[in-house]
Amino acid sequence: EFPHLILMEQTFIAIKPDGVQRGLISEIISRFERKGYKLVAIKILVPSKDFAQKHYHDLKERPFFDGLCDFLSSGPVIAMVWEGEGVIKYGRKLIGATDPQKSEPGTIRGDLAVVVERNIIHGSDGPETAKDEIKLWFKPEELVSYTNNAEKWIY
Ligand code: FUP
Repeated sequence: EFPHLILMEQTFIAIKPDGVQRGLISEIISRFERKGYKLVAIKILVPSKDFAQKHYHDLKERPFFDGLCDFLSSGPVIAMVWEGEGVIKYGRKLIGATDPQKSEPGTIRGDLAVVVERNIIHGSDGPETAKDEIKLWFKPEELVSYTNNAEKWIY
């Protein structure tokens, strides 16, 4: 029977300041939406540098860490939680490789970005980071639980 009873997975997706400045919010959201994933939380905010450092704490030893955190905190970011079967892994597939020079055409970074320092979007890279990042960016009550009853409206 469909839909299968499965535990719904959630991932954290952010449109970084370059994506917002370039007017790519709706383009990016529509790719997740059309795929069939469900938006369960969204907000716009300018993260502080301290917050950016928390978000990217895994990269603190990397030479680009400071510039990366300056950049993430340089303007508005769209923070989102997307839900659906396989959304963590498939979300990364929609996003494409970290370096847009290596991202396949058809992916968000492949189609819309050129350099790694301005790769327009972030997505959690696994179940543990997804959990941690959702917790860092959202309060539990900011996540909405609802049924996307598509069959009822589209035929
Ligand atoms: P990703 O998970 O694809 O965003 O990639 P990483 O977590 O490895 O890197 C996080 C961000 O650091 C990237 F989105 C862009 C930035 N970065 C650089 O600026 N230079 C690099 O060489 C690698 C990553």
